[in-house]
Amino acid sequence: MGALLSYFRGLIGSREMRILILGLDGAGKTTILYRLQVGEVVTTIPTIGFNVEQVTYKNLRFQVWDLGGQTSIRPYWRCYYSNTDAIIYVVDSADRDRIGISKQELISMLEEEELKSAILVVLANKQDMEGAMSVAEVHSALGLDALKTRTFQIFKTSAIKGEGLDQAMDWLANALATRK
Ligand code: G3D
Ligand code: MG
Repeated sequence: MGALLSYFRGLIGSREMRILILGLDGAGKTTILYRLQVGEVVTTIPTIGFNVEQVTYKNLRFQVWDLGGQTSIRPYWRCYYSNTDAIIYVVDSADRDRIGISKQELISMLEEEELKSAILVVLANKQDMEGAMSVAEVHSALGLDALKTRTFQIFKTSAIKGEGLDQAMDWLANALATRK
C-alpha cells in the first residue's frame, strides 16, 4: 500500500480533496484507513454515538464513520458532506445477513444532494473469508446496476491482507484527476 501517495501525487498541491470512507460497522473501514498509511488517525466525537476518524495528508482529507443503526444521528452526518470528492463504500462480503442494510444505507447516502457528484468506489472487502460473496454478488446485492450517471467502480479487497487496495486507489486517483 506504499504506492498510495504516488497515485495521489498528481492531486497533491491542488485544491483540497475530501474522501469519505463509509459502510456498516465491522466492514473494515478503520483497517483500510490505517492501511492507507498517510498519517496519524485522529478520532473526534462530535456527538454521542458518532465517531469520526480522520487522516489528512497535505490537501488530502479522509474521513470515516459507521453507517447503520440510529437514524436520530443522521442529520449530524450532513456537516461532513460538503465538497466531498469521493466516497469509498466498504462492504463485508462475508456478511450476507446485513448486505440488505448496507444497500439501503448506500442508497440513502447517494440520494444526498451534496454527494450527487461524488465519485464512488465500492470495496467488496474480506475476500479472504470462506463463503464471502464474489464481487459480482456484491455488485448485484447493492443494486449497483441502477447507477446511471455516477462515476463508479467496484473492487474486491482483503484489507487484512492488503490485497486489492492498490488497484482501487489507483483507479480513484485517476478518476479524481481526470474528472470534468
Ligand atoms: P469498521 O471500522 O468498518 O467497523 P474494522 O471495521 O476495520 O474495525 O474491522 C472489523 C473487523 O474486521 C476487525 O476484526 C478487522 O481486523 C476485520 N477485517 C477488516 N478487514 C478484513 C478483511 O479483509 N478480512 C478479514 N478476514 N477481516 C477483516 P476484529 O477481530 O479486530 O474485530
Ligand atoms: Mg471503525
